[in-house]
Amino acid sequence: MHPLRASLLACVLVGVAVAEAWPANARVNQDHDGHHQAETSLAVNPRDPLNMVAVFWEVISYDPQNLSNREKRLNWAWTRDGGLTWQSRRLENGVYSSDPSVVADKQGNFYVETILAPGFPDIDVEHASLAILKSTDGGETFAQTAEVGLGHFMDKPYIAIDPDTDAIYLVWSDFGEKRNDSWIKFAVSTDHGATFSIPRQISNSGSLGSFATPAVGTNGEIYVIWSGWKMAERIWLDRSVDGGRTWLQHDVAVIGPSAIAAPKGLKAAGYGFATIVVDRSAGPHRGRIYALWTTFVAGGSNLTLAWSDDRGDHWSDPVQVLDAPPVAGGIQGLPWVLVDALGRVHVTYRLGVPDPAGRLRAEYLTTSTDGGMTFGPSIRISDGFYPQFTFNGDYDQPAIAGNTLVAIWADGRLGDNDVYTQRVDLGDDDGDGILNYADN
Ligand SMILES: [Ca+2]
Ligand SMILES: [Ca+2]
Ligand SMILES: [Ca+2]
Repeated sequence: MHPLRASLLACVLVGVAVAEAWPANARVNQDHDGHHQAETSLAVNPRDPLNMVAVFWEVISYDPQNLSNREKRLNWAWTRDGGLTWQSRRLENGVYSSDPSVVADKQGNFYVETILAPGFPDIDVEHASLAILKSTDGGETFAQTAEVGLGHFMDKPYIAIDPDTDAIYLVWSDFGEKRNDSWIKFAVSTDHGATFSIPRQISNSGSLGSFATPAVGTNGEIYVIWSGWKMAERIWLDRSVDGGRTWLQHDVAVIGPSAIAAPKGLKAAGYGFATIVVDRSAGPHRGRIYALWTTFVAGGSNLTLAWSDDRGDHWSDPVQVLDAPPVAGGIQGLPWVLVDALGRVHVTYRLGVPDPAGRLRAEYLTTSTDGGMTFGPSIRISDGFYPQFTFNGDYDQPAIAGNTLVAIWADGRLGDNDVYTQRVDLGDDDGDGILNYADN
């Protein structure tokens, strides 16, 4: 064969292979420093679904003798083509920043919350805060608009927004003066992030905990879910129906107390980071609240889901999302629950798989078309199984843009942790209740 013809043929074959490859992950962070990135959150511009912002942290240095001493910086990334290509930046203020999450308002502004901990690891608590950063240019630049909870020792903040009113809700854990309690606190902004209400405690002495996340109901109700600790092994729910002015005096136990012995060293005894979403679709389960968390069992873990149809007063029996992990011996974790415009329930999660050289991870997606009672096949959406380094963060928050789910996570395929996304078409062309990505 003529050499030119042979190379043309090769090009055509390569082109076909690339076009049919699925998944094909897009790298989000653009650093080349060998630093580790993880702990991701994603938001979509309601005015332009191709415009998204992702946030995550970057470990800029760590103590090899004490891996928990990680000096971190907030990173953000933006895309204007639906997540096919990204640009990223680091918050360059010289201060430890971590635990970020992001939302977008009706005008297409993005808001990020992040811990700021000056002096880390010897934190200057007087000047520690939760910072609110705002972008009015699609995520290219952010400027700080507010500081919340100033002067307290805090952890695990999370942000949500009411898509009807643009009220911004912030929740977090406050460890108190002696740093041995963990109260859930709340603040609200009704002026597009310029100011926040005075922080108020919403948990009570029987519902200490951490890893709080908020969600907004179909009538503006605010729900906050968190994992209990200190002998209160439960998933707790709190609710406000007046914009955050008043809350339940007795928080609702979504599940618990746990009959499961906590793995050694795990204070949150049995249950991990819980996520929550309200079905805001026009589907048959509109208004249903879904809660999802990791249940730790001897030698492994399960993804556990429950729902409520009465604004959180009563909860279904817990459902084990996976009958079995998609790979034998796989450890399930970092789950997030979303509901799409048709009311279908989607769960993304990490699967950790033992490997002779350590532990590999892959990202998966599974979908329920019957209101969370049963889930379809788990489909791997990372390109493969990859190493993970030191710490993969506590959460990976995907997003839905129209009929597309955009998953996000971190893995070490290039030798250090980087952040990746995958677009998943939520179509179901043959109408059998299994989405195209799983049918194919
Ligand atoms: Ca309460
Ligand atoms: Ca990296
Ligand atoms: Ca199908």
